[in-house]
Amino acid sequence: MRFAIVAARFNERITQRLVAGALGALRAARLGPDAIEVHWVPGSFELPQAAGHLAATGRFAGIVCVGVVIRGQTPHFEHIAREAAAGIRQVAIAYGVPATFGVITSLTEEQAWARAGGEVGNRGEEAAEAALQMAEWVRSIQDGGTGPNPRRRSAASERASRGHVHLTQTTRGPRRPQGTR
Ligand code: DLZ
Repeated sequence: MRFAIVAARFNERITQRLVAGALGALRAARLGPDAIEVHWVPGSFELPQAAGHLAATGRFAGIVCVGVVIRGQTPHFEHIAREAAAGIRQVAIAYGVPATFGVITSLTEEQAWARAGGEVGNRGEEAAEAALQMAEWVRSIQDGGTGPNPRRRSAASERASRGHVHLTQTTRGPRRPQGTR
C-alpha cells in the first residue's frame, strides 16, 4: 500500500515535527521509502485541494494531512481550521480514500509544540495511524470481509483512539448504551 503525507508550510518548524511523526508511524508499519510520498503546500487551507488531487490519481491507500493553525488576532483562524477539516473530510468521502486530519488547531504556539511530539503527543503520528487503520479496513471490506482483525496497536494509536469508539466496534454495529432498550 502507498501513502501520501500532505504538509502545510505555514508554521513550518512545527509541521516538520508532524511530518516526522507521520513518517515514523508509516515506517513502523513496514512501509518502505518507495511507498511514502511527502507533498508540501503553502498552508492548511490548501491541504484539501492537494489531498483531492492525490486521491484522484488512485495511487494511494491513505492520505495523511498535517498542518498547524494557531489563533491570531482575527477570525482568520476559524476559517482556515474549518475549511481544512471540512475539506479533508469531503475528499475522504468523495474518493473513498482515507484522508486523515493531522492538523493542530491551537490558541498558542506553546500548545502547538506540545501536540507536535511534546507532552500531548504527535498529531501527525496519530493521523498516520488512523490512515493505516482505515486503509486496512477499506481493503478488508473490498475483499468481502467484515473488517480487519484487531492488529497490534502502537502507543500512538492507543493515544489517538483514547475516548473514541474503536473501528472494529463500529463496523460490527453500534453498541446500545447500557440500561436502554
Ligand atoms: C494566512 C494564514 C494564516 C494567517 N494563518 C495560518 C495558520 O495558522 N496555519 C496555516 O496552516 N496557514 C495559515 N495561513 C495560510 C493559509 O492556510 C493559506 O495558505 C492562505 O490563506 C492562502 O490561501
